[in-house]
Amino acid sequence: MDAIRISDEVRDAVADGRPVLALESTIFTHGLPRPRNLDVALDADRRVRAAGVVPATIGVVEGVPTVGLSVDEIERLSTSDAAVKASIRDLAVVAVKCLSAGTTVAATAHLAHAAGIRVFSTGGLGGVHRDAPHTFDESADLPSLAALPIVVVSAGVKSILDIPLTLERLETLSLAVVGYRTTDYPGFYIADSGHDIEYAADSPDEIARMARTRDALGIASALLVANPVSADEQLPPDLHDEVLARALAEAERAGVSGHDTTPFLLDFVQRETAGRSLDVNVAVYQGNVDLGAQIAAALIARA
Ligand code: PSU
Ligand code: MN
Repeated sequence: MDAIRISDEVRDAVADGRPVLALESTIFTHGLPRPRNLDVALDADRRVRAAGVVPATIGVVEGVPTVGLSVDEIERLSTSDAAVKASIRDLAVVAVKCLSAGTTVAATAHLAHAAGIRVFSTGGLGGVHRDAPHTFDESADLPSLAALPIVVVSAGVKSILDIPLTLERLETLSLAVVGYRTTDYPGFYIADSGHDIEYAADSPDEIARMARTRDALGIASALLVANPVSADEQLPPDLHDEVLARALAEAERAGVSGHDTTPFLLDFVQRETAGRSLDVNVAVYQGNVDLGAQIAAALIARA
């Protein structure tokens, strides 16, 4: 039985050795407000094509895990009130229950790898939550990516998470992280989270060579590329720190916990920055999509 549907366009491109870039769907089912979510998803599809790369947006359509969503399917998912958020553990369950779902970074990477795709762009990774020592709340993105030999481009993790603990877990899980032209680990909304990483990569070609060398070494974990938003597009760091502190205090006061925490904090930041954080979120994602397309092309060019 074919558990995964791969569009003809993506299947042919992979078979022909042409560049393909995977894109996730949680960003438009759960991450961004309507109607901007649909604009951003369709814009990503166009940006990848303009770079000469085949986009493979990944999600679950009425129970069918799909690699290479059509424009019509992206539209349906981005306007569906019924779409759930599926990480790897949910995929078989939502398939049997015929649900539609946005796929997390973990689930998207799993499906992309199964389809033979080697590069994936997203906005921010899941990570270790600030209260993880008490709640054990750590995204399945981290252990899942440790077992998937692909390249994932993100702008780091949002500062609502615990960034130092997340970086420790990346090390424990043998997940390599290289900054794109920087050793400052980005904080999603801000170009520099204040935490450093060891290595920078200078070009898409160098990242492609790292991925090929990883494969040749028989190492099966993802290569994480941390791509900061440009300094002139970031949320002003003072505003960021001030609003984040109030968001965390308000979450504590309101007794918000568990899986409600992230949406609560992101919504607070968005309201209190009068939507500026949303513009930054979109700019971050576009930058990651553009870099991912260049890496996908570089991986093919000298394969
Ligand atoms: N980070 C964000 N916004 C998001 C996500 C991550 O800033 O919407 C999504 C991604 O799809 C990521 C998922 O894979 O949330 C992680 O969710 P969890 O922490 O429940 O594993
Ligand atoms: Mn979680």
